Amino acid sequence: MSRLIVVSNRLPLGDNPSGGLVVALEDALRSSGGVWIGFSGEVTDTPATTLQDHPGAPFQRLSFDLSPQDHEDYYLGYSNSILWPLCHGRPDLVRIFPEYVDGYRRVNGSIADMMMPHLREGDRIWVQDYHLFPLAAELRARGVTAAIGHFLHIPFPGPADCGALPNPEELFDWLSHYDLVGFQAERDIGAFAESGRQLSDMDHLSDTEFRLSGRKLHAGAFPIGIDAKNFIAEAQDAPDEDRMRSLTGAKMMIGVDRLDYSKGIPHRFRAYQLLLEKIPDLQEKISFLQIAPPTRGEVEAYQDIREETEHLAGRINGQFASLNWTPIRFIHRAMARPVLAGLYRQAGIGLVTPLADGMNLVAKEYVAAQDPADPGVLILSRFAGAAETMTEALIINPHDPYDIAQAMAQAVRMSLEERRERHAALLKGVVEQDIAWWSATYLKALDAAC
Ligand code: ADQ
Repeated sequence: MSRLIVVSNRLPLGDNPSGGLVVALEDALRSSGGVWIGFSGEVTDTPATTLQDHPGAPFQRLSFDLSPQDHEDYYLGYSNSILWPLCHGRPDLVRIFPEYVDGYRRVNGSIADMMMPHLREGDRIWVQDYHLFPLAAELRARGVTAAIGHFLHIPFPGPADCGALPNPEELFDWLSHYDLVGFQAERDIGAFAESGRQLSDMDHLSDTEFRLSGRKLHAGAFPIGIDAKNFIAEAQDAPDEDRMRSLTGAKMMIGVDRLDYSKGIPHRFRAYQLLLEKIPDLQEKISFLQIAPPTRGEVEAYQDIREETEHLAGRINGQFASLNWTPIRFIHRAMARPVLAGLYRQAGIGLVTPLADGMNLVAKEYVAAQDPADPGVLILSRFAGAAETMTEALIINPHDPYDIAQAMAQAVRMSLEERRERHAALLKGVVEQDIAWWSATYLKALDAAC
């Protein structure tokens, strides 16, 4: 079997990585051998690269530091102030500077330089996410002929958002150097096809084959999953339920997100406020736990979302709280996975209301964590990639507070029988299309594309 080279923005360097994606990529590397390459997380004036063996497994990790300038231009700049907002339908939040464009190209070129001595004949290269679109082009320019695949974890932008890039046609030139581009959902292939048709010389050969800048490119939807078996076990072994119940009091709704403007947190807060106003009987009978650790705090839009959500939570608590009931508890901390699994299991409603989201793994974790005998109800935005497959959730329009509030009321009143039926169907999908299925399916398609 040929070796696998994985390249991702962040390289997990801890001894005990626990995220599903990390486990899946490590498993793939373990069975084929190879190298996992990524940013160390260190921003320093004297950036270095470090090669380490992975203890007990036939693969290595190659990490690189970033200079403060590269971190600013490539990571905070082009990746998170241009690509992230555009891919999430927020061109109003884009900040374009020529330094960002140069920095993005420069860092991708340096990663290609750094990779060259570590590549061997017959390797397969799997590039992860939007930070690294130009990497295949940079590698091809250095003579690499290996199979190269890309997987985009976030939505692919439609023509209007793509058109707001500093050089839209360059994105398609970058993509043309891959053998396979993988997306989370069918809708992303549609957006890719339409944007490519309008903004580049792309020809549509079939549903999954395109010709771009004279090269043939395969595209596919590979909905990412979670490490379902482990998550189910973690939820079953979660800490003492009674203690948790006394912490949560009334019927609990839970939201778990990075504090990001794409996740629709203010929208779900407003819907909850509407619910409490319209159905006062639910006051003191329902509570809302929102866990949202801040990310990318250096970017202005993230400071704004923190202020907005804190303000809203404060206002709702001010309006409704009583001596023995706090309507919203808003926690800005990351939680250990077993604690999170236990909280999901205790929550009668899982609220996943992004305005745009590649997949959304919280939706899958919430389902996996439920007790099948007495499961909770998932409320899911139609704009999460997960909505394409998780059709038994209560699917809502996150821009419409009346729609969300109505789904909350429906979830509170749903019969045990209906909850069980919906949950069984959702759980089947979560278990069948888990994270191991995702990586195996993607790699098989990459082999087939070459
Ligand atoms: P994210 O935008 O980070 O991922 P998501 O898929 O929901 O979104 O994954 C978040 C992960 O972080 C989940 O596993 C969740 O449990 C964890 N998490 C969130 N808050 C936490 C907290 N307070 N404590 C501990 N863990 C927490 C991007 C894309 C998604 C896509 C994923 C994977 O934006 O659309 O699903 O990549 O491809």
